[in-house]
Amino acid sequence: MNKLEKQAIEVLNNNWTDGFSIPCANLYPFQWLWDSGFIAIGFAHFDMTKAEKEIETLLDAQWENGFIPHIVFHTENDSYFPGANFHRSDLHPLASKKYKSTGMTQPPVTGFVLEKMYQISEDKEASLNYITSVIDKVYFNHEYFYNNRDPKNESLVYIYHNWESGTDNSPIWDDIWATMNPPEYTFERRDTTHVDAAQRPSKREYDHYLHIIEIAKEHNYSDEKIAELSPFLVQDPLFNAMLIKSNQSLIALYKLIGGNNDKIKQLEKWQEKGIESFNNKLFDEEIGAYIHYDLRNEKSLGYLSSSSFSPLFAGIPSKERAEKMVNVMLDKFGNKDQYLCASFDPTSNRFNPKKYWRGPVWINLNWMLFYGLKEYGFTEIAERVKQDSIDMIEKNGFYEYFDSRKEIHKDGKAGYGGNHFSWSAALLIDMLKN
Ligand code: 9WN
Repeated sequence: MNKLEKQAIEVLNNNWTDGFSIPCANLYPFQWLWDSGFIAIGFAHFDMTKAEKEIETLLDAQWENGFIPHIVFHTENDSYFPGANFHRSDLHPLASKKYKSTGMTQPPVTGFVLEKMYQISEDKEASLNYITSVIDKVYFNHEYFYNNRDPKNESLVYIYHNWESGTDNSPIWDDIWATMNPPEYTFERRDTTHVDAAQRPSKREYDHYLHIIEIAKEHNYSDEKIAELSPFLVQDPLFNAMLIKSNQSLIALYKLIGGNNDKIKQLEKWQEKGIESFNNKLFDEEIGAYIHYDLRNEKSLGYLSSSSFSPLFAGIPSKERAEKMVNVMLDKFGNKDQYLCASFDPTSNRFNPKKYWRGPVWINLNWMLFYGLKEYGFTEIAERVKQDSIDMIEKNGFYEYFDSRKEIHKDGKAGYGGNHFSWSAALLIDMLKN
């Protein structure tokens, strides 16, 4: 085993607490949804018991309507804002009675995570037994999405908050902030006591984030009311690609389990319509990639980001489109001075290579790109994405995100945000094995 892999295992073991993992100490002291999924993939390579427990704990926090929250507050830790007392999940009548959580979700990774765990497992029978015991919860979660977050019946679901996207302060949201004028709230940020403020969202951005939650809370997190009133209502290509990828995995896993024909049929229906709508509505011919759609203001948000290429991971584009996308990626993001793949278009004036989702490279998006590119036969570029990821971690450590400019990496200070970050470690392990 190489040194980097050993270090990665250490990061994961250190971030494991009683039955789940934190993304990293201090900055993120609870369980986050998509982090848990990526973390389970890492654990699956060396400790399947923890991998399974990670997902089990997450699913244990599912609400009675199938919803899975983006943060599960297992403890009273106050090093994070906004915490459980701000989010008040108890306002929703069907919220978990066992755990406090947020009232928003995150990209639905659980389906494809279960399939990856199965692929990694050396004991397929035990693995399938485990999957059989949890898979219906994931199916129920998908049902929640299609029944509550698809007002136009397109099999494309919306997110109502930037924190649901996982790409929290992407410059894409600037267009939405321009339509809002939230109050100047008084609150105490905690993130900027752990991390340089230059690498985090601004105070004014946080006002917008909190305001959307206040509106949702006023209506007890009712999905109907949120659809009617939230100033943020977006069909996000990354979020929908994850859902489609997870649908595919659920179909494959249900077939392995046997029976479940009604569920397989329903999943196939969502798939067919979802992929069609995705290609018709979210692909921009001129830009040459997928973009976000602002449902509230009924307009496309014409910006390139790493999310624009994530549909490759779910097999959504045709081969021809995929080729077009890869050319755009190499042209705009792939210049030899840049590591692949910046989170936002490096040629845009909104690009900032140090600030969170406004430019830095994130390992989870690279991981999806790696598999997507490989699947479409772009082996060399897939290898480049993998090698770039390894390189950045080797030079700087297991950071949350990295400067995309290669020259900045010379002194080993190009890793930003939290250090000893779980998914950077987990997905590195997975890429090293592939
Ligand atoms: C809000 C935990 C999470 C990730 C997100 C990342 C960041 C939280 C924050 O950290 O978001 O959810 O406080 O900034 O943007 O993708 O899941 O690692």
